[in-house]
Amino acid sequence: MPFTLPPLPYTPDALAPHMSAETLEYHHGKHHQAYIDKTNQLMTEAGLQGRSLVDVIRSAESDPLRNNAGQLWNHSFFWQCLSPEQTTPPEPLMHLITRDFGSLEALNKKLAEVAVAHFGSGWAWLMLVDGALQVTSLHDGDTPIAHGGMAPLLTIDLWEHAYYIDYRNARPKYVEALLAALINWEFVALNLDGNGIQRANQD
Ligand code: MN3
Repeated sequence: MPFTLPPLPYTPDALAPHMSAETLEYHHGKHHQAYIDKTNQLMTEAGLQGRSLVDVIRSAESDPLRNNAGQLWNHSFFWQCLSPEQTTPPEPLMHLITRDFGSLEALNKKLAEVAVAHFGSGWAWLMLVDGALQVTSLHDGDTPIAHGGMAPLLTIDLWEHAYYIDYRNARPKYVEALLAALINWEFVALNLDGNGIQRANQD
């Protein structure tokens, strides 16, 4: 079965003014859809229909397939990391944040630093690695799935298409708004079970 566009877990106008309906119509409706269409096309050409998305990313033998399938998964995960409700990290996530970063403010500062410093397109990540929280960024369509031992908890899209409509070239303002108002910390905490990869998978 071809991969399909997962519906947003909120209405397109729910994240405004931090992320506008116009951004979501383009970012979800056109950019995410394009990665799905390209992945399906490349899988058909390679005779890989019927594989799960995670399996395709892990076993892809061509860069176009790995990157498009990675982008498909990354976006499916990203939408779930956002919420129109203001949330805070529940336990035991808050305990880990305090242990590994000192405070939520310090974690958000680290996420913003890594996101703003990342050169070019890519994604900032909060991950669980060997039982510890870790902030890093990966380039282009790369994804924790393609690396061993990384359990993704939270991601921030750093491609210009994520913020150009609302913030033009100002990535720092977009990252700051996202961290201040839109993070779904309940979803982030859920991923401490190590099953975050499956939450954006498709069969
Ligand atoms: Mn994007």
